[in-house]
Amino acid sequence: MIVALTSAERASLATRLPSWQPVAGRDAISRSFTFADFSEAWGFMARVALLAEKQDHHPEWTNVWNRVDITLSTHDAGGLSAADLTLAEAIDAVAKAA
Ligand code: H2B
Repeated sequence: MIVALTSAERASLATRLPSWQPVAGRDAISRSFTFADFSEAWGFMARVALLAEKQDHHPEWTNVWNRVDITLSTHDAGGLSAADLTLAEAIDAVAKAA
């Protein structure tokens, strides 16, 4: 069962995921990525899509040319869960490798 984050887990968010910001008005985190061009952005999205499918946990995202905006939240839990943190860390690793 997917459960929402505990308050201790929430307190550690800023240090565990410093590049991700809380979303105003909802229990979610977001991060924007900018690439050299659309091709780079799409390649990043393809890699993230594969790992999201593997984790059975999926981002809310938009792409405009070289920019990808990602919001993570767990719909089944009505807010942030450990699955979002795992996915966020995996996305950071993809971005770092790019
Ligand atoms: N992704 C996200 N972000 N939240 C969910 O609650 C979720 C998901 N649930 N991916 C998964 C799929 C669920 O619907 C399937 C049936 O496992």
